[in-house]
Amino acid sequence: MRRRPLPFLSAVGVIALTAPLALAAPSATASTPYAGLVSPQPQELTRRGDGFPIPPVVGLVRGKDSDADSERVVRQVLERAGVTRVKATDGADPGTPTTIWLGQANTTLATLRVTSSTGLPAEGYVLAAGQDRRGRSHVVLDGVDTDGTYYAAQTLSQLMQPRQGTDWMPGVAIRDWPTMRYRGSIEGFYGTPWSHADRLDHVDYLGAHRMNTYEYAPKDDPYHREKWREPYPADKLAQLGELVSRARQNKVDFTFALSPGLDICYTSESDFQALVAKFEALYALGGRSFNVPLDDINYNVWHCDADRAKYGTGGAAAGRAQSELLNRVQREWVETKPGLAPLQMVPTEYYNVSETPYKKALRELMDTDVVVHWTGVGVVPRTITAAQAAQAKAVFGHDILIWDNYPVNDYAAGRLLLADYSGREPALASHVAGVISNPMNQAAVSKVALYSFAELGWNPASYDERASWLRALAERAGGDRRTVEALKVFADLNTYDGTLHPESAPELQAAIDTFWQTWRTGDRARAIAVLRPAVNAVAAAPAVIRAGMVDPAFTAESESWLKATELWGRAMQRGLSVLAADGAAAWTARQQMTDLVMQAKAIRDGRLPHSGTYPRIGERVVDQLIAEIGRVHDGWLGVVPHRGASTSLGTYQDYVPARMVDGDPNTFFWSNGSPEPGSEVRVDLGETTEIGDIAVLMGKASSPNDYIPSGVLEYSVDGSQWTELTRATTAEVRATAPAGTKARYVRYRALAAGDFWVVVREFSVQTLGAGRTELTINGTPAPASGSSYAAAVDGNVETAYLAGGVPAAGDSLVATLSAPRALAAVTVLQRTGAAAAADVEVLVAGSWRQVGQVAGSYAEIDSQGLRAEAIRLVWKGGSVAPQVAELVPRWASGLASGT
Ligand code: 14T
Repeated sequence: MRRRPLPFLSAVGVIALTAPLALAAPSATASTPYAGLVSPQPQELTRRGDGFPIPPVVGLVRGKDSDADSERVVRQVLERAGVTRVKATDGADPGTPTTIWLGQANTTLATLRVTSSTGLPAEGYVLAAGQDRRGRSHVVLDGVDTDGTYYAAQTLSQLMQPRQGTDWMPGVAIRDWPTMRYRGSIEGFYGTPWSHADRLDHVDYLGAHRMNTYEYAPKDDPYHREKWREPYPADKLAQLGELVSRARQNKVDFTFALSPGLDICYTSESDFQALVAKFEALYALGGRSFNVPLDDINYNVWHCDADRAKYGTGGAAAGRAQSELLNRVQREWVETKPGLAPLQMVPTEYYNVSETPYKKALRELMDTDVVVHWTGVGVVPRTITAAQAAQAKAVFGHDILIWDNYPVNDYAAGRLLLADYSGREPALASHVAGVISNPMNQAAVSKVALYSFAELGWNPASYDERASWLRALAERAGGDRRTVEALKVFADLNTYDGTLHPESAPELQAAIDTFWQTWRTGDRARAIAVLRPAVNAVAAAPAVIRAGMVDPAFTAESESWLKATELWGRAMQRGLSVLAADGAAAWTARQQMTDLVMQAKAIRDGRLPHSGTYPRIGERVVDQLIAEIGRVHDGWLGVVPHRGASTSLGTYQDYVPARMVDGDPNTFFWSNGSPEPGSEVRVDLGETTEIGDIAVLMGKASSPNDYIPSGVLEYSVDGSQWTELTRATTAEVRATAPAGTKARYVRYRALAAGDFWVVVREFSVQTLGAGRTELTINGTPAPASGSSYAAAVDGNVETAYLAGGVPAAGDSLVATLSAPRALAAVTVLQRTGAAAAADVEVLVAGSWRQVGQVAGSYAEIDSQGLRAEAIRLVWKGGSVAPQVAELVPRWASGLASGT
């Protein structure tokens, strides 16, 4: 069997093949040869001969259920195929032996031995392409309705084969229809709403992928929610009008949603009238589908006394008030207007299937015509099963439309979500009216996921999440191989959402795992050689993507993430250089690595809620690789890090793990998700030492449930062999290690999953025994403002003492030991470009002895095991204000002074 050629994307956004379909294996099952060619995959498709070329002049017959929109699409297809003249005919014209039948054409279908669309579900169509006995070529686009004919035209657009000379129409017979009634999106996120241009482009995308629904519900359009009573200003209204028309041209039902829940008075006549007036304004623009979302409100709070008096309190009261509102909208407005789609609502309890008084009220009181949105079990559920969908239908007692919170990223500041659309059981189609996507703040980037929503909604039985994702990437890349590969690399780094995709950068992580395994065997060169291509691919991907994407909006919206990818990629490259080098070269590479990370973390995207933080790229994979490289290098240098904290959980905003060990119980670490078994928070003491009292203080007054509900406290010398100290189920965990316990690491590890995020105010570990030799530092020049002497001895090579000025000859930086100790060597690390020359001296029994000199950014000086009381750099003067990253003593024995 010959291989199918790669699909590629033409300028107008439809897939075609680089070679004719005759190459496809005729023996394969009906749809197989077309997987990736026509999307969403048709329900039934058979090959009918080789097909025929498209000549410059083509006849067009307009039949029943054809309209201007399908004709527009067909004319675009023909123009792209090189047709110079489209002649309107009755199909009998001998001058136009190639005819497109737009709409019903039963005689021609009979000639081609294809059954007509009669009896297909709404939006269904038959597409037949073949030749009759006289050698005349026909393409019949027979929709069961105008939507169906339009979709037939979209499918035609994907089937047409660009070819040198003359484009080629493959012979096919397709019978196709959607499995789900609603397919598309709901712009329902918080943060910067899409622009008008985003929306126009979006409804074009929906139409081209046979999706029929766009719901307008941006949380931060004030006229949608906060100021729902106020009419749209004229300019906004004009844009909505344009959008309604554009949606219609794409056979997309523009659904206007109005969210009055923040302050509506359900018993108020004027509030009801305000709501209807707003709907009326959209109706006047051509809007024919409406939604009243009542999500993300507190239904225990009334906004007028009359409501409390009429309804009482609790979920049943809220359910009744909402039902009565929806019923009035249904009976007094929807039912009086011709041609309206079923009214929709989003319940306040949209995220579960539990039987409650609220749902009972909706089930029993709300007009059965109202369609209810539901997000699955959870706001962003990892999976949605058919069984859950059936339960939702039963418990709400209405038709269910899944509002699927993927790829929405409003809850994940700094993250783009480019993974596959996974975890949705295709069989749920039997229980719901549809699945629509709540997309990202980035409209064009959301198309990767939207592509798969189209496929799941149209033909769930043939949905394959991985294959669909690959086709989505291929479409975005215009089929260009290199761009697709770069996109895969980029998407891997933008995978983690904490729910559907709990793993961050799974591909890169696998490469890094292999790398460390190889590293530990001692074959460092081979380890580096194995990881380098993956790291180079990260650094190179953004340029390839910028050059290769068909949609400039994709690159524009993801530019902050592309820039970040480049910087993190280069940082990893420098990291591998650290590991491949030693001494001065390693220190140079280390500084470059750190600098690139700082640049990456300084990036800010313009859109809310992403503007407050830096774009996350391979979160907890890329940064952990870099941190681990730093630890390896620290080990080589002899740097003993000070106490640090880390976690396997994600971090919410800037509530970083370091806040667990800052000695301040008013600051805290906050995870951005709930713990799984094995999730942990950890303290690294920097070196192995004797430990005593331990306290893990979780939860806080305003989030009392934010703790690991069941966990085990453990310690370790090497970070891999752990010893249990105690188990607990409380928010505050305390223990005392048995006398003589030595450890470098202490962790609290979850034994069970929790329902809440995790707050750790403080994770304290008492250290006992002689302890480490501390260096206290002083001297001249004084540090520049914002800098400190201590930064030169803080166990962190990334912070530095920045001299406040150029030193005069004889100025010196003096580090005094907490107790005298035999000193084998001292390494002086200065920042490249800010390194000054100095003599290195050691204070022994009250007198200074020169042990060496520093001339550049890196110097390793043998101090001959002298019993040092202090170390100093005596500056030689010069022209640069030195920046000392670290003075690293290497003690003559591993034991602390005095022993
Ligand atoms: F109405 C719902 F179906 C829904 O999902 N509502 C919001 C939605 O606007 C938002 O984009 C989405 C993802 O963040 O989640 C819902 O908003 C929430 C849900 C929460 F559980 C906002 C905060 C929450 F804590």
